[in-house]
Amino acid sequence: MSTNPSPHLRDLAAPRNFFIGAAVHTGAFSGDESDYRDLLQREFNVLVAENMMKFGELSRTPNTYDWTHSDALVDFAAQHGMKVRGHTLVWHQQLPKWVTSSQWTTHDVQTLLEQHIKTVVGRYRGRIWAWDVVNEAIADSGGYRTDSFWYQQLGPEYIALAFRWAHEADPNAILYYNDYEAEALNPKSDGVYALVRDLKQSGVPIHGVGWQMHVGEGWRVSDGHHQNAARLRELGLELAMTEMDVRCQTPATAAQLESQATSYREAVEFALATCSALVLWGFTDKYSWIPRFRPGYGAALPFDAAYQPKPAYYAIQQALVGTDEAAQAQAKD
Ligand code: 9MR
Repeated sequence: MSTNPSPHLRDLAAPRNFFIGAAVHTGAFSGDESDYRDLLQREFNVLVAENMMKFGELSRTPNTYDWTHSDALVDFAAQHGMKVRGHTLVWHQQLPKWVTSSQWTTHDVQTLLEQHIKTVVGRYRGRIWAWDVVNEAIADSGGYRTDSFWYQQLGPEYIALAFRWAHEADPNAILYYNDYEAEALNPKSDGVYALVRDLKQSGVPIHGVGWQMHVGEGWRVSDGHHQNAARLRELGLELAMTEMDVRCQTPATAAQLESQATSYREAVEFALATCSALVLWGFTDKYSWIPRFRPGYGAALPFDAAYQPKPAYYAIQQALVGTDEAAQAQAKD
């Protein structure tokens, strides 16, 4: 087992009624690396599938579903007393080819989406804490994202329909709209705000907004974050940080890793006051998506590629403890 300093993050989060989580990588989780699974269950009290529950991963051939990985994740979480966030029911990416390459009528697409949502949410009814029902439907300009199969086939109505179908399939699941770079005040977060306000006002069952939090090591909490959180909460919505990572230019210097730790500490402190959860997009640099998608960047997570805790890990730990006890906790290690 790798060095895994106590107290563990989940043990610090639980008494504060807070959820600290990580996205689970399919290959690592289903492989034979015991460190990967051990760290997941020791440190976190909520999990999300990085890819396993996306439409294109679940359904490779028409109208058939392979639940092998998603079932394993949900079972693992139950065994270890962890909640699960479901990610994601409606997205423009990672769709099955059999969906995007066929000719459909509007009615067919509506039926297809309804069946997909009800099949997936229904399978895990009562076992998924919160669903990212719709992911990334707003463009950077604040208008609807139009380069989306769902938008092109159904128009913006698909968003309200998706929430209604998810709610029918599991009335107790907390239903989220989730997006990136809509955390502080900007045209995109204005667009997200307008969308969720209109959904709420029309009686659509939406309960939360996810801030993905894919940020860089200079990231700090700003007034814009406070203002955006306040206006969303005034609508009666909850907030969660759903996909946090803090990328550095690689190779990362010690100073960058300290700056990254500050980003994590500020995010956790902010989330403790305003969010139900903070979920990391992975936990070890070994399996982070960043180097593949952003060449020249990486080192984005609190454990390094050898599962050793980085300054970011201790910063999260300290933020969860609260300042006075934090020093003592670290002194014990
Ligand atoms: O981390 C995911 C990566 O493994 C996939 O290849 C990629 C496909 O686009 O999706 C990544 O996860 C994304 C998430 O589902 C939605 N928000 C942005 C995440 C990072 O791209």
